[in-house]
Amino acid sequence: MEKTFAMIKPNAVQSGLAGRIIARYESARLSVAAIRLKQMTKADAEGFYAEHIGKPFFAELAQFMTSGVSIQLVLAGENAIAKVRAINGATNPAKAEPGTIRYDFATSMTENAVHSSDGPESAAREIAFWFKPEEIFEYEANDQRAKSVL
Ligand code: 3AN
Repeated sequence: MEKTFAMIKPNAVQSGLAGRIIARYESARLSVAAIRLKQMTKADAEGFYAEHIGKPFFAELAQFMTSGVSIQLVLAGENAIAKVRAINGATNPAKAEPGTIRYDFATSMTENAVHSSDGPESAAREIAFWFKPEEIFEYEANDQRAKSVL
C-alpha cells in the first residue's frame, strides 16, 4: 500500500473543516494510517519546509503555519500520493479545479487549507519527519465503507 503525508493547515482546522477534509480522503478509499494535532513550532516549520527557506514567501508561510493547530496525517492506499494531490487541487487556489479541497476551502496561496507530499521521496521524508514507525498503522480497509458513502 502506498503511503503519503498530508496536513490540514491552521485556517482549515480553525474553520471547522477537518472532518470534511478527512472524509474526502476516506471517500477516495484511502485509510488514515496516522494522525496528530499539533501547533507547529518555528523549528518544525524550518525543518518541514527546509527547501523553501530563503524564498520570498517563506516568512509568511512559517508565520501562518505556526499561528494555530494543524493536523498531520499519513494516508494509505493505492496510488495515495497522486490521489491526495488530485483531491487537494492546485497550490494556487485560483487555479484549483472545482470539486477540489483548495477550490472549496483555500483562501490564498499561503492559506491554502492542505498540504500533501509531491512524490515518493518527499512522502518518505515527510512521514518520517512527523511520525515514528510505531505511530503508523496499516490495516485492511473494508471496501464496504467506500460504497456506503459514494
Ligand atoms: P504544495 O503544498 O502544493 O506541494 P509547495 O510544497 O511547493 O506546495 O509549497 C509549500 C507551501 O508554500 C504551499 N502549500 C503554500 O502554502 C506555500 N507557497 C508555495 N509557493 C508559494 C508562493 N509562490 N507564494 C506564497 N506561498 C507559496
